[in-house]
Amino acid sequence: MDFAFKHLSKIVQPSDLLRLSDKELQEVAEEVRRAILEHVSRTGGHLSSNLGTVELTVAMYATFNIPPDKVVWDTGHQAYPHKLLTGRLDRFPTLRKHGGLSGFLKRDENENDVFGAGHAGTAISAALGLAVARDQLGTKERVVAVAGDAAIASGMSWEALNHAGELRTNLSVVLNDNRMSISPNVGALTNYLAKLRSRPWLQQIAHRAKSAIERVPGPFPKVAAGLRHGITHYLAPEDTGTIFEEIGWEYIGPIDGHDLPTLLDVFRNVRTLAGPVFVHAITVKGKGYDVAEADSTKWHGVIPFDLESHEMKRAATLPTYTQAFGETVVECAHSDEKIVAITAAMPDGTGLSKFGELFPSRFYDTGIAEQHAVTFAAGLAAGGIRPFCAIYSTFMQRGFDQILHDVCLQNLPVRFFMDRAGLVGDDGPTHHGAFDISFLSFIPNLTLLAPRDTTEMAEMTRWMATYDAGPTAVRYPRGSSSDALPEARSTIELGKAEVLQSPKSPDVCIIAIGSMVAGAWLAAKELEKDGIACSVINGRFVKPIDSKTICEEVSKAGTWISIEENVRAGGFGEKVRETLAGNHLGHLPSELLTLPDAFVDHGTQALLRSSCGLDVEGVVRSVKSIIRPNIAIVKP
Ligand SMILES: Cc1ncc(C[n+]2csc(CCOP(=O)(O)OP(=O)(O)O)c2C)c(N)n1
Repeated sequence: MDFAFKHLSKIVQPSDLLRLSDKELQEVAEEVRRAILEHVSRTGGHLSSNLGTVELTVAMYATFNIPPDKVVWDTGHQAYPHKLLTGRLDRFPTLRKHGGLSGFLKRDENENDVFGAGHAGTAISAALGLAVARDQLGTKERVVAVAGDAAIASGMSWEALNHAGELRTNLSVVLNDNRMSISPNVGALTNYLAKLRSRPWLQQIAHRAKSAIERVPGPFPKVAAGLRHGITHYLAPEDTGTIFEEIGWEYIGPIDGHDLPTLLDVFRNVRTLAGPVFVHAITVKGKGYDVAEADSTKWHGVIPFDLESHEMKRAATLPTYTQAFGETVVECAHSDEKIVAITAAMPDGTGLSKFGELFPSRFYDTGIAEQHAVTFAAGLAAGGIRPFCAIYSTFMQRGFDQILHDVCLQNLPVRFFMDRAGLVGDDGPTHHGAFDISFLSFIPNLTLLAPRDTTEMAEMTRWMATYDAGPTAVRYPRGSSSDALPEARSTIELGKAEVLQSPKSPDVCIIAIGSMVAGAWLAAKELEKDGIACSVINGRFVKPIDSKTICEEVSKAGTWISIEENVRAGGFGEKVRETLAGNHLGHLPSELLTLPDAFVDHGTQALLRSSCGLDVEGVVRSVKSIIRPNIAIVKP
């Protein structure tokens, strides 16, 4: 494989692009695309979105003066070209590996990552903040936000467009319009953008004007070029004002987001314009890699693959929690036509695609609009429908007030399915579901569950389908479950934990919730080898917590330990401790195994769990340290 990156290897800062000719910049773009393909094929990561932003990034970075000019990328999954043009080529083999480059944007990774990202819809607000900070401090740098057509439809983006349209400070927004979210983009705004796309493109207008001028005899090439610059922003079609113009933005576009010479023209102009400027660039997700262009959803986020054969080597796994949910919601919907399903732009990721195919009239994709999705579900429930609202734990953070104020306060039976709860792995801190137990379990009326494995996931889904007394939420991890747990299982009952084993004279009671139950079980088996008898409880319900079972088992053991994949504050362990204290058992030796009070970095799930002490060894170590405090324990 050819790793000779003639230009890229010398680019440390975007300003290094300023000395290159337009022809050389084209070569840079080719190198950036090749670097993305070669590296991502080895490391895995986001592919198709990044192939779509190559020319846009080269053009912006070759025309703005970065730093001090600033580019804020929305979400950050399409910012690999940005990373490559800001001196990170050498570190690309470490992409998404523990201690290596983040797959998103991080302020402490590089000075040009001016605003961290991972969640969609934040770029325009953040860029406006940076622009207003500049105005307050009296500096002169330019600020640009780049947002995709799905991210720009999110509520926050519109709140920021609205605000900036009034403030009228110098700020540019580049809409990277590839018509795709992860799946095809949805919503009326998408249809509107399609209308704008059907207007004559700036390239065509500029080209026509240029050839008209060139037909006039005389020494005109320079004049023609100058006019073409002007044309790209002054001769935008003016049949009707775009929605962006109506709210105070100068609209420039549509423009081919892969035509580097024209992009260079446009951005050279844009950099000089005052006020809010909106550039509408049309791009192709997966550009330059045929299979990714043809199926950008499949190639959105990839594991390592073979560049020539396109083969992705996926290891065979047990069924995932996502699959268990996806199959069971379909099963429930067959027998209950009041069930509808809601996703916020993640039909595949949440496992709802099949539901969408089978029940298109009962399936709603709101786009990247978690807040709306939650209150929409509340409205559906108020109207007598049974909404199943599936949103990743990390993105559910967006819908907090909607859950509290619109769902729980009114005690509406919305069912929430929070995939990717706990440590997600390579996506890192923006995507870990580390907080949902904390931010949900204190809300009155809400019932919160967590399954021990995929079979229990299905059972909990069925149980939730029949539970109409109030809102319910279930949190479950990325991936599949261990098959180490005993197959025998008790039925799900509101507020009832499951006792997996209860020896006559236990030395310790291990109380685990959700993804941690299997580790607790395996740790108990290890401890038994050392003569330590363990009761093991699968908590099942974070709320209402099974106080009776927990108190009974803990008082038998006299020592207890809790395990969860959530931060300590407000977590399951604290609830166990509170319930024991309320039953005069607060004095017993205990330890709460939780995620740390820190944002956990990226790395494989197994490595991160182990570094947080949430693996079998961690449990064994902790149990030994509380029941035999005098023996020397080697801490990791
Ligand atoms: C708040 C939030 N919800 C959902 C996601 C998951 N997500 C990551 S990228 C993406 C699609 C983004 O599409 P778009 O903004 O058009 O950018 P593109 O990938 O097409 O360039 C989604 C839904 C997210 N990152 N943040």
